[in-house]
Amino acid sequence: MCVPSRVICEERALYKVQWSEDATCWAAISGKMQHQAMSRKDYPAVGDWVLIEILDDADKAIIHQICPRKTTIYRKQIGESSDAQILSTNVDYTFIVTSLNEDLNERRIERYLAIALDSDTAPVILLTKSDLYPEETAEFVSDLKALFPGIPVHALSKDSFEQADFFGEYLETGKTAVIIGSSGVGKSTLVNFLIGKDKIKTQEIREKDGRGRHTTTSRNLYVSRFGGLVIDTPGMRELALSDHTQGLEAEFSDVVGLFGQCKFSDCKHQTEPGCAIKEAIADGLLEPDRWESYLKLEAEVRASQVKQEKMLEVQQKRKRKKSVTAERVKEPNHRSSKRKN
Ligand SMILES: Nc1nc2c(ncn2[C@@H]2O[C@H](COP(=O)(O)OP(=O)(O)OP(=O)(O)O)[C@@H](O)[C@H]2O)c(=O)[nH]1
Ligand SMILES: [Mg+2]
Ligand SMILES: [Zn+2]
Repeated sequence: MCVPSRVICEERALYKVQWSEDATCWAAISGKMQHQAMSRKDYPAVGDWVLIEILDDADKAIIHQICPRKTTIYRKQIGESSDAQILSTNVDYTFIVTSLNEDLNERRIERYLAIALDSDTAPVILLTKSDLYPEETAEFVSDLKALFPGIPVHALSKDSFEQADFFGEYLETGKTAVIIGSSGVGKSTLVNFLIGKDKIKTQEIREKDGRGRHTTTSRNLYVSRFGGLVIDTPGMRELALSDHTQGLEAEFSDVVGLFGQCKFSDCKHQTEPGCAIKEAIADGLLEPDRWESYLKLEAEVRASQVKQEKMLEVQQKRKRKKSVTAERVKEPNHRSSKRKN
């Protein structure tokens, strides 16, 4: 008999599942699922609801089915495979964590936003380590709020987590949040506070570059003190953007909305007369910085698309080469057999 459970941890091909308050065990997918899997999305991910068969006095389980996902938060992996990496599923909020030291970078936040918006989860920007810049924190927060209108921004510090009273709003029972961000920004430190115990290992950051050392290595789902669930993730190294154009358009809907209003449909928004972008900037309706941000992110998206297309081309060339070589290998045998006859 199958019981519903949730995937709370993923380690290589094993999944930790939980089906009641204190019942957890490791599970593998069934042979049938393994056989039918075509891509990454056919395998379980942290946050998934799965149907399991419990074996051996609840020591082991077999996953028979993944229930339909409400949301899937993923990241394209360029260079390795075209398969997206699933960060987690069935998530309501994406907490984008950035620390108030060298990590703070608008471009990086924009990329994380693109990921959150692409997956239809609500992004929340968390500025950690505010104790390092007590004087400037309020300004950072208001700058980011102006830069990303409509997206909540909160500053916090590990010495005063208790003051961060906004978490109850997001983490009410029934809600799930995933925490993403670079390594060493304090994701696990925050999760330890949210779950009310020092359960997860955190690490001192390297002196030189202010970055952590990838202390967290797997994704894990925990129950927060507010009733909702939170998923801790390993720090991200680089962010591939390739398939996040949709998120880009959602994030810059004000900019994209102006495009249709240019006099010429093929306006390059440079020196053309009647350019809605130039006019909006001149009228103070569009911040020049925001336009610059759009251009930069758009260029990155385009560059990674070109890169992917090139890779595909190379792969196809290789395939063609292989089949030509295969033909050639066949030919001599063919001839020799002809000669014999
Ligand atoms: N000053 C200061 N340091 C903090 C704060 N929060 C976390 N740290 C420190 O930052 C370092 C890294 O914290 P972690 O929680 O391990 O970072 P992480 O984001 O989980 O890192 P990965 O697991 O590698 O992705 C630790 O030494 C923490 O003590 C804070 O609010 N202020
Ligand atoms: Mg961590
Ligand atoms: Zn224009």
